[in-house]
Amino acid sequence: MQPYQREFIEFAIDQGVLRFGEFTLKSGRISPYFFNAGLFKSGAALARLGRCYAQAIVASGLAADVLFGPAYKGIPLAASTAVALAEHHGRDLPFAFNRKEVKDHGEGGNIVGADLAGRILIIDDVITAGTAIREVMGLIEAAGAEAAGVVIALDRQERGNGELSAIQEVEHRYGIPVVSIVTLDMLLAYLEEQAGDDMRRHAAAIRDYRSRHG
Ligand code: OMP
Repeated sequence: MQPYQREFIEFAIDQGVLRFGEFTLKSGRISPYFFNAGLFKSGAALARLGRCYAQAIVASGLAADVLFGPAYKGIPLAASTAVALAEHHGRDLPFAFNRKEVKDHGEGGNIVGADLAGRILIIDDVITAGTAIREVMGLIEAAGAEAAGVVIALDRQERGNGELSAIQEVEHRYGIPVVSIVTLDMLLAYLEEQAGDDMRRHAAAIRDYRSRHG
């Protein structure tokens, strides 16, 4: 685990973005933890989050022409990543996002910002079953562009619809890499090295969940 990855876990817990308890996921699974990227909700938090995404992109060596943030939650993520790449890594990439509603006046279309052309790097929060990513791939294909990869904050490392993890399914189906700032393995390692009983209990609950859905 790199220092930025450990810091990211601490930061997410501190901001209440990463919570422990009982949560019903989009897939219907009951999870002992939930990562809610919508709770990075101040200027400083978004700036720091953008730096973590930018570091994950640079560490992955992924090349891309445009950053894309899927509506709604991906929009601030991609915007803050674009800012961090430009300010901290000298990479000023075009940035785009989609609207969920179709607009029939003004600039029209459902893509805002840069044209979707070339290799598109999708910036999103979490992939659990992969439903959200399938929709985005449709948009990129419709624009005649090509996906370069997906960058997410947390890889929950759980099964998709079959035996593969949802992330492996995305990688196989579309032939693109999925990069995460941190993985569930890193989160478990972090929780297990903490002193408090609470953290150990959370880790045990996550291990149990993982034995069923991992
Ligand atoms: P899939 O579309 O099934 O891959 O689930 C991804 C979506 O689930 C995310 O975009 C979130 O809306 C939501 N989610 C989280 O945000 N955090 C989690 O820890 C788990 C989920 C989830 O519902 O699976």
